[in-house]
Amino acid sequence: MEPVVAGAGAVYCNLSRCAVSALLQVTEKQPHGQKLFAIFYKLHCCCCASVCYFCQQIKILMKQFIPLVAVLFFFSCSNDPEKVVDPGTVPASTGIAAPVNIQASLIAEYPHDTGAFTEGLFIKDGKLYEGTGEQTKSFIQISDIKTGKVEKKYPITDPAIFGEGINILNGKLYQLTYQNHKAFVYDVKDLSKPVKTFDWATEGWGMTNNGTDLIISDGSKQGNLYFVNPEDFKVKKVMQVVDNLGPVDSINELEYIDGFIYANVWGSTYLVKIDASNGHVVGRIETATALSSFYSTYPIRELDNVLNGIAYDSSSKKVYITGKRWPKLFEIRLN
Ligand SMILES: [Ca+2]
Repeated sequence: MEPVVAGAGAVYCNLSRCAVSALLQVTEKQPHGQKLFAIFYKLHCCCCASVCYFCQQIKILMKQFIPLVAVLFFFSCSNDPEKVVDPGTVPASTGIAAPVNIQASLIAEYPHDTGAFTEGLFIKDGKLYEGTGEQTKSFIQISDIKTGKVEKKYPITDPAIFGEGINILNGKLYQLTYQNHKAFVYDVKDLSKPVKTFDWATEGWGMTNNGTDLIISDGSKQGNLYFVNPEDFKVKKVMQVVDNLGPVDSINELEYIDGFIYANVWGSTYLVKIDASNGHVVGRIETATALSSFYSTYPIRELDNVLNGIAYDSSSKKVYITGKRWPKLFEIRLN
């Protein structure tokens, strides 16, 4: 092969690898996007593995522009481009009133484990229970809320498991998995290994409970919440989360508080307040102002370092939020 042709081929192959790698990162939780780029990834694997200077420069540029690419891609995946418009300015199309805009208030901030790719957040007896994700890295841990000190940590031994939302009900801790189609049950007194495993049909994202049922989100475009019998994991009811524009995509981590389900919407800086009786979104709680200092000093380097995790301490009536790998846990007021 001619040297010029070989060089051009190497540049092309490395450009392909950089672009595909970056796009795989930003589409990690966009199911259809992930499938699409998985095809590109397979093609890219056929390319050579050499690294050139030009490729490295492109990679640096890609990292700088990942947030922009991610935001554009996220909204491009939505069925309803009007979702980016302030809900108060858009005529109702579902017969449901537009959610009330609420600015969260910052009350206090505490250290948080930056090694935690937070997927589930829950408070029991004044301790923070956290379930984390990523294959080969998932774990459950128990921390002191104010110091952030990790007191107990339980790694998931199966490297294929990507942990997701957790919740505690009736002495059992339940843990979802992202795409493994399994849900694990632990005795809350011993989180070292599951006592039971259930099959789960859809992706697993967030989990909370209403005192009787587990409530599970799957991040689907339909905005589905599944009400599940904790004894056998059978689905008793499916409820759509709907606002004035239609079903709400990417409902993620959940917390049930006094008849409402609070959920952060994946990839955004806001949470939605959902009427647990009918799935209607009654409020939209923006954290951008309350956490502006944090967001300005800790920009989201990659899309997956997003807000994810809301927990309620029913004894103190305090609400906490955090995000994936965030160095802070924030106590906020929701109204
Ligand atoms: Ca939660």
